[in-house]
Amino acid sequence: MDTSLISTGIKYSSLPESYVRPESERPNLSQVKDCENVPIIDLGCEDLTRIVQQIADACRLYGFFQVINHGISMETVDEMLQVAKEFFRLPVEEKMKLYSDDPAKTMRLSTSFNVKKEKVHNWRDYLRLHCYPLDQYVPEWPSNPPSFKEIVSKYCREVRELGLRLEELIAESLGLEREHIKNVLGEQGQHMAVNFYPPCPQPELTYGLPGHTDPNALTILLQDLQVSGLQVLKDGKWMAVKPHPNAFVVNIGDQLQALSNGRYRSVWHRATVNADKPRTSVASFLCPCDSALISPPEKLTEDGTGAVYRDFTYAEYYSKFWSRNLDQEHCLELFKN
Ligand SMILES: O=C(O)CCC(=O)C(=O)O
Repeated sequence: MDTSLISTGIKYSSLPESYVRPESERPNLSQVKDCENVPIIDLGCEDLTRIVQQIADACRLYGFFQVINHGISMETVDEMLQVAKEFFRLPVEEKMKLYSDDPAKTMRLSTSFNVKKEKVHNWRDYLRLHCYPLDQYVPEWPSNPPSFKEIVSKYCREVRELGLRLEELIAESLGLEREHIKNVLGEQGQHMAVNFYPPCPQPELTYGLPGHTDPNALTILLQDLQVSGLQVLKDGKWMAVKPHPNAFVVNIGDQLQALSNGRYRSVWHRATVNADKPRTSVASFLCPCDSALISPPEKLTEDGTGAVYRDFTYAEYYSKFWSRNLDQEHCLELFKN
């Protein structure tokens, strides 16, 4: 089918066939409970040992957590969400100028996930941006809304700092040198997905994004406070993660699962959609440099288990990830020893 944006402003009365999941793959929304005990970590706490311990527990048991007092101002966050919403309100003809299905592009507006590979589409449009180094990529970003570049650059700078700080804390939580993860991952790239999920006529038949893990190192997700949609897999059950005021959701990605020799889990998560309300989320991904060799440190393999995954470069992993459909088996399974 000829796939194109769904953020057209037109209200659909029924879900187009190409978005309808087979019955066995549907989200079963009535069965999904709220995740009541999502770890919320206060980064403003003065007790560093406590923070590190909380991170260790959250990464091991959940693969994700939320952070508050994270150092990013409310103004920066609000402006980011506002400009994202404003962007998706632009006329569809204007947005289509940025449309592309080619995952290799460093700036593109697209829809679903990987429209050329997937059998069923997802009820999502997204703007995908490379964000580091900023001077290299900002010139190609949208210039409409006019404030987009400035607001998003500021947001990216602050999120990067937070991400690098989290990587230090995660390294410490694994008993490694503070800089270990950052050193292995090299000069990290930073990508952003500005996701927009329009109101969906039949949310129980489809997804905004089906269950997946993130191929990168760490994801920092900003979600719309008013509209929920994020769900995570915990102990085999999908649970809804209600937005927490002034918090970011932090996901461990596949690279940290491999680097931690499987101690920390790259969390399966998905986005469901709503009948009446559009939802916006902004995912920032810290990505190892292409040549980074993902290999667990000796300290994490010397307990006799050896390395769970074979060594690989991030470039190798990333091209494998995008050659597949999103909801196939975990991409890391293909790298198991
Ligand atoms: O919208 C969400 O809550 C999830 C987004 C996400 O998983 C992604 O962009 O990879």
